[in-house]
Amino acid sequence: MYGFLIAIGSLLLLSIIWMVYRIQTLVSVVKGSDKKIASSSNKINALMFIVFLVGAGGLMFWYSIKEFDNYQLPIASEHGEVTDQLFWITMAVTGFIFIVTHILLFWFPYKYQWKEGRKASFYPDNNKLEVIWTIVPAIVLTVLVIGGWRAWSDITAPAPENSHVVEILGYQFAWEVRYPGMDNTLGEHDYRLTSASNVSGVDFTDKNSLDDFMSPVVVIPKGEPVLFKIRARDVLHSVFAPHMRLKMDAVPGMPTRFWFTPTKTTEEMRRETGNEEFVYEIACTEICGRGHNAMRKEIRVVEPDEFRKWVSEQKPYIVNNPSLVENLPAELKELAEITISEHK
Ligand SMILES: [Cu+2]
Repeated sequence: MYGFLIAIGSLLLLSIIWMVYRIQTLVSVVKGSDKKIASSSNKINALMFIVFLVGAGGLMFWYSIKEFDNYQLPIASEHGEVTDQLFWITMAVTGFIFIVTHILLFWFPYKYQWKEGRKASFYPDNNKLEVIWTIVPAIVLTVLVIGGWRAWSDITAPAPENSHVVEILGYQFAWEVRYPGMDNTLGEHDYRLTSASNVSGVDFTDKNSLDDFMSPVVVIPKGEPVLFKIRARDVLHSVFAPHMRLKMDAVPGMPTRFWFTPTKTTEEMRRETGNEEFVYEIACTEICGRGHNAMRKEIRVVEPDEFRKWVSEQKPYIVNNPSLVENLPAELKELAEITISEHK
């Protein structure tokens, strides 16, 4: 409702400004002053360039400095150091160019505003200048792109053999987290198997599924590689863990992945930030519908020993959902029943 009123208000304001301008023009026609080459608004327009440069530029700097801590969340993963370094190098180079070009862009219209008797100089081309402003950016961009490409290929390279696998499934509007259990191999999945009791569409005819377990939080060990296997059930989502400098789209029908090594436990981060309530989190960064903002998941980074203990205490999914294995072939059913009885 407020948005609608603001829109109507802005429209009325614009019409008033337009009317004032029309009246001024008509008055100057009556007075005969419209025959002048440049009116007094020439000076005002020129000055507005400087006002805009200082005003908008000032606001931009004020905001960037005020929110700086939000750009610089403490890093909690190994590759985070590299990506942050790349980010700040790119920021320095592009920021410098941005500032210089914008000062020139706004200063020139002011400095060279129309003046009686001043003639513009004619300067058709300068080959040397063309060569310089083509080659210098080409070299700088090549260095930046190669740096980024190397970091990207490190991140997206196959995960180490000993990685802890975690499946993150996004759907409207939550994340489902599945662990492979003791065998560290996730069971197969098929979206057609999705049901109220099998939210991740796990295929229990695959024996690797029998010890898979679900968890309301993502628990991972510090200092050991972790592989997120990411998928989506309905629309595009995106897994974003800002402290880990981790961001990967969750795409229906196209599994993605991201491996990383956490470097600080949640406890350590609590001490570092002085915030007793600190938790790492995953947020969805793909506007995926009305409940998008509800897609939050906690990540708990713990010491490796604590992680192993936690894994051993988890119950396979089938323990509390025995109906899922009722129709399995005899051999698998027997295995499933053994798994269930072991965890009862
Ligand atoms: Cu989402």
